[in-house]
Amino acid sequence: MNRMKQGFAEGRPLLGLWQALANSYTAEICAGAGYDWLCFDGEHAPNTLQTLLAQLQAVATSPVEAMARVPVGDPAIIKQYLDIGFKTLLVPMVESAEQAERLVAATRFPPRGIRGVASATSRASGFGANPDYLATQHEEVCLIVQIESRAGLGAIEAIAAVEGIDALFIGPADLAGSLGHLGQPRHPEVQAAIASAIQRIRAAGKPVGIFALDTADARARIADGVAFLSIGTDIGLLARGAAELLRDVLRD
Ligand code: 3PY
Ligand code: MG
Repeated sequence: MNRMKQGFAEGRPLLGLWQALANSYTAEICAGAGYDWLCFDGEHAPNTLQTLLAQLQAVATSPVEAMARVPVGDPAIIKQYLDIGFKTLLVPMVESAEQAERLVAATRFPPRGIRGVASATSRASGFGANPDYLATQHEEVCLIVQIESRAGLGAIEAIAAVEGIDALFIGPADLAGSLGHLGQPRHPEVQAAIASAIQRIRAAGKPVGIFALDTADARARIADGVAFLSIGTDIGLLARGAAELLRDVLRD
């Protein structure tokens, strides 16, 4: 079973680490750290299908769920991400039930959806070794959509009700921008919108996720009952670690 869906069913908060270095070596290191999931970012990191594939291969033997964020909810891109073997997808900027329905269709072969068919040539099917792939792949997909705009907030219940949408993920940075507070995800108005969104998504019966702003925010969101959250980024760890090391050695 998809590890993300299994984790949601277990009901413990699933902790993730954002992967924005677009690098298979660092992905392999992070995969050994014990996180529930890593998110390989195709929206804001310099990733290509080839770099994503290399990272997926680098973490393949780890018990970590490899999530990928597509740059945009385009069926052609979703098809490629699924073909190379991602099962858990995060789609940015989702704002209506109709858009959510189209995204679900993009993740499923006919007659369930519109995903183009490749089996013997896709890594996802074991290059054809899995005879059940075409019939069963939809069961393994975990489709998560991002709520990160005023319009998205307005459509939470409608989006959450779409069959095949497995979870909703709040993007504080874009939400802040959409609400007129660019660069200020801690602005009270943004925080109030996030608190209300978390509560509404939970009330709608879907797992809710968020990108935590720091460790204190992560603890607070766990207390709020989020099902999954990103608690940091590979870039943040490297930048902080590099600066701290220098400070430690120079300290008298
Ligand atoms: C955002 O904050 O806008 C994101 O997409 C993820 O953190
Ligand atoms: Mg965003």
